[in-house]
Amino acid sequence: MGLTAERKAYLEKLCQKFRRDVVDTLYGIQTGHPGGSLSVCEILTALYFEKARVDSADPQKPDRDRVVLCKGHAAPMLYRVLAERGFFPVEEMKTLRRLNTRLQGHPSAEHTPGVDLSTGPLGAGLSAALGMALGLRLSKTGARVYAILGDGDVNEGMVWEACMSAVKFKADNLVAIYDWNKVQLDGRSADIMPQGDVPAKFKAFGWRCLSCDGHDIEALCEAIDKANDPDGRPVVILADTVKGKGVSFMEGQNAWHGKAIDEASYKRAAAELEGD
Ligand SMILES: Cc1ncc(C[n+]2csc(CCOP(=O)(O)OP(=O)(O)O)c2C)c(N)n1
Ligand SMILES: [Mg+2]
Repeated sequence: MGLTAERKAYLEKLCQKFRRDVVDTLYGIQTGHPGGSLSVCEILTALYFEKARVDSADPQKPDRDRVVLCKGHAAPMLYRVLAERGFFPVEEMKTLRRLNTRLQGHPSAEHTPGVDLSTGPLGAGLSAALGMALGLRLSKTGARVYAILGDGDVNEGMVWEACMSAVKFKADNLVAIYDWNKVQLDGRSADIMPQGDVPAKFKAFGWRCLSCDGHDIEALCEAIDKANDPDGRPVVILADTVKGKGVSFMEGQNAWHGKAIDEASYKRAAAELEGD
């Protein structure tokens, strides 16, 4: 079922708050990754607030859906969304990247309630997600696995090995969501490592391929619904996104991949996010 207008407005408002809070947090700690965090905001919100079956009262519930943030550097947004969803206090965001915190610079399944896989090394997440999907299928719980990829993941050979195996094993409970902002750490994907015709490549591997605007929460929810109508094939949702989305001078700029936010930039960013 589609989102009501009220629910859609609520989720959009949440995303606005998440963006503002993540910028605040990253300014406060003078480290972390703004660009990729702002890019993945709606994807994480659509999953944790609408589509993924998770329970903050029982984070390890065996039949829960799994969410794997393969592009682990976007952890600040993951943490902000998990906090809002009740996995830990929002207050704890202040401890991000501090010594002994539960909120490490990259997601740690060992430390953080709600995190299903420790990630950081690009390329590895999809293979692990596939393993989870196959394991969950054996347990017949109907649980689904969502793996969020970045451009840097898709550059890695291991992702394409996972694509091949997922088809062989008919992992139709595996949904990859590609946060396809076409910019990575050092520049545009087209310059760093051209990926060619991405939909054609996934299709050639045997995947079902959907696409949507990755900042349109309703379109994301619809795509996830379609992905959750299994037909024997794994599914990829190509979510068209903008790195740094929501802060005009960060948008599409690889310079804001992992840069500390200076005071002047913080004031501009905060004013923009406040103004919307
Ligand atoms: C295997 C591996 N190589 C290099 C890095 C360093 N690194 C961290 S983030 C990043 C770029 C990621 O770009 P992308 O996946 O497009 O993320 P987004 O644009 O969503 O921030 C790189 C190269 C890494 N984490 N893992
Ligand atoms: Mg990218």
